[in-house]
Amino acid sequence: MRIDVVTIFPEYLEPLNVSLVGKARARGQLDVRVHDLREWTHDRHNTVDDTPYGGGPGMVMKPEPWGEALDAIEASGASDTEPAAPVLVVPTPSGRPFTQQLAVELSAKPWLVFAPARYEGIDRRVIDAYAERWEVHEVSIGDYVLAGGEAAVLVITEAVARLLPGVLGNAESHRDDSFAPGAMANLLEGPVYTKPPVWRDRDIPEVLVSGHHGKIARWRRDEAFRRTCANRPDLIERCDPAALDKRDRELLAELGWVQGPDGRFGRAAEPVEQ
Ligand code: 6GU
Repeated sequence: MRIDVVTIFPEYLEPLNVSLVGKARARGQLDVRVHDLREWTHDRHNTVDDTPYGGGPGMVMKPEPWGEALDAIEASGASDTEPAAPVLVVPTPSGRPFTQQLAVELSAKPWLVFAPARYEGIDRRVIDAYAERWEVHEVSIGDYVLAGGEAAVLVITEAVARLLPGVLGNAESHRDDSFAPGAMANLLEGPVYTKPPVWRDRDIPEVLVSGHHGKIARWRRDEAFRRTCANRPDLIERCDPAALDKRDRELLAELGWVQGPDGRFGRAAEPVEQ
């Protein structure tokens, strides 16, 4: 996979040289190219922003440098071995939520271009113009506001890179990820343990050393449900009851959940004090 990032803070992307993403690059599994947006400015001050039409606080990123940068990147890919158009990812708090599902989708693309903005955002015409020719995703990494999209580029790149074939040592490692499609869809991963067997008078759940794979799998699934109920009840409400087995439903009942007329789970109503 090729990833291009256009930013006014190229040094912000240094962490892409480290750890999993850094190793994937060194192995040639990931080709990351970071570009300074100011290379596509032509004035003495390398201006990338201007005041917003209609007034208001803050500054807006000018369209011309972005247009030149994205055109240059597109032209650099003109070869038999690379696809004609990349997928453009625009990190913005007003985008669609970034999810594991979108990470899986993006991991299947041969070429991503990230356009992280600073200030109040990029002139809208840039996104509209490229959306006519490229696949474009405006993506938010959560319900809070960052000073710029670069940290989101790090987040999205790491989530995508670890899904690329051969990047994680064990291809099954992401089968049990929280949010992984399949048996763990909409479930958070439960707790994990390693040696020593006793640490500060605390031992580990006995089932994990029972050697009984069926019991271990069931225990892990129970723990995943407990954690999901505690930390993300919204995921339980959203889950498809058809994806649950008998024991799952019993456990949810023990944890105070009831099935509505549509089969969906909801918290049992608290008795109203009179
Ligand atoms: Cl992608 N960018 C910025 N600036 N703030 C955010 C965000 C992105 N996602 C959540 N907050």
